[in-house]
Amino acid sequence: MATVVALAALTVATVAVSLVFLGRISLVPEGPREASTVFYVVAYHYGYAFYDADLNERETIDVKVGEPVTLYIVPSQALPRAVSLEYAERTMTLAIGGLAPSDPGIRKKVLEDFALGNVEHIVGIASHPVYVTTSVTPLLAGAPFREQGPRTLREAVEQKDPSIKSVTFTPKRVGAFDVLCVDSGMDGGGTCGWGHKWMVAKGAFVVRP
Ligand SMILES: [Cu+2]
Repeated sequence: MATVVALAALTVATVAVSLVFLGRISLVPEGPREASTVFYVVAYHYGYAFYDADLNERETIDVKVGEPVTLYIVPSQALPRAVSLEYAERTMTLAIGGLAPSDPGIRKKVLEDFALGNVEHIVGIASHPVYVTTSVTPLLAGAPFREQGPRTLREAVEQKDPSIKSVTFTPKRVGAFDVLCVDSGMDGGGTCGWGHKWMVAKGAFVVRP
């Protein structure tokens, strides 16, 4: 019996040593939490703007496979009217909801959604455990825009605005994955209203080897 126990202990010890040797486990206490790649995602009607850790705008969220990523989701409605509208104007360059690019109907529909309080998004990434619900409604307190909050994205980030939510995860597969607004109501309308189903950034989450 004692032999069996000793043998088991020896096996455990051997496995542990090999894991240390292989670098799978670390005996050094983890210093500052393992650094993750940071990106900011501004979700607007109906799209996303991506920024790196220094708040430089990027076409895509570019990360490395097996390395942790932290995304901070900032709803554009957390920013003042002018900034919020500026983001929404980007949608004017798209063909959306049967309307051609720069059709003024697009702007009208966006403003309608603001007025109706269809201001939340649920940001997801295809094939990844990302499902972040924005929560800007309480900060808007019934208004379509927020004027007393941070004036810029940088200010919002620096002040850790309560509208900002984060998610940390480790991508395991190389590829380009869609960033999308996940939730859809019974009628397919979703939380952000009219343009919800077009709120997709195709292949914008890029995982590199
Ligand atoms: Cu949305």
